[in-house]
Amino acid sequence: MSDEKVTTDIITLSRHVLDEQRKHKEASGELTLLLNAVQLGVGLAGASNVQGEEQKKLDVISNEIFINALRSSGRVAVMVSEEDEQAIIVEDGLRGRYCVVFDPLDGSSNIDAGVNVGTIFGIYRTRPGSNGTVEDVLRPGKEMVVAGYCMYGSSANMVLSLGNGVNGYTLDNAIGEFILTHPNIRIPSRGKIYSVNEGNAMYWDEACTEYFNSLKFPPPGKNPYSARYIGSMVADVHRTLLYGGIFAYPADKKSKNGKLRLLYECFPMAYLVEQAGGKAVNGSGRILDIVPDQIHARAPIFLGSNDDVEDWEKINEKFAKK
Ligand code: P6P
Repeated sequence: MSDEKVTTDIITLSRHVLDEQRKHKEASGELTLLLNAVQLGVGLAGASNVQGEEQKKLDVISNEIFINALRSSGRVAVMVSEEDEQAIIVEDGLRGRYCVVFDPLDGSSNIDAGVNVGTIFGIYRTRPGSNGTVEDVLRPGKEMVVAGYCMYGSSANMVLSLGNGVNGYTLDNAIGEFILTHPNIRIPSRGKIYSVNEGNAMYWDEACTEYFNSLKFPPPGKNPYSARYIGSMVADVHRTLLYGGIFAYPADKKSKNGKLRLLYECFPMAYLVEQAGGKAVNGSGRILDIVPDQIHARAPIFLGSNDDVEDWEKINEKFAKK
């Protein structure tokens, strides 16, 4: 008889969320039902990614899958998708009290190269007395109640926070459930990796140039950081969360507000990184304090290990004072 320990107490995402909900006094089970719809959405979207269809079709397919899964849950009032110009207000009869902002297939331009892509999402509760309007999502990211992503690669990995730490789950295709595989993810206080598109270096401001040079040409006795840039935010942030270091998409002469979208790329990733003990700033302050002025607003972002982000802030403040 093999003495290999057989796990007989598998913790599924649904069970883990219910356990988490019980820690919240106002647990109503509504959020659990909504997260079941999110699981369905990402599970189906992930499955649709292997058909190798044209990338633009996969964006559309994933978007429709996610919208239908959320709408049919009956727990959503407002949806904002990277794929839709306007916010979607769910019709009466199916309207719930949560607002979901999402990028259904972030990084999809990389699909044909076999690079990991993913769904990024954040969830707000509608404001007290609101029946669900776009104003319910033009709020700072710190007011989100859930943030997460599902990365599609050799397996489907969901990383999720309900405001009480960060947990990672892996889809077990045999049972169609996400299983808790990375409990209580904590980002190292300092890493050895920087992740930025160096192809934009000629457009960077002086602070960025000085900061990244400080990582590449350190003082004697210190080793340079390694450069890792995949070009798919979910994959770059997932590595940063697990290994530490810094990921950045700065504002530059070409992109005055950076490239990444505040509501459904920067906010969820900043929320997760902070919940894991890291930091996320836009160059003049905390990402999660920003109030979006429109649903597709962009923002510069520097996120990752606390000490690495603080090193960037010190250099940036030096130039800000000039
Ligand atoms: P660049 C993918 O298109 C994306 O939105 C993010 O997933 C990724 O971090 C970024 O753009 C990459 O942009 O300009 O470096 O190719």
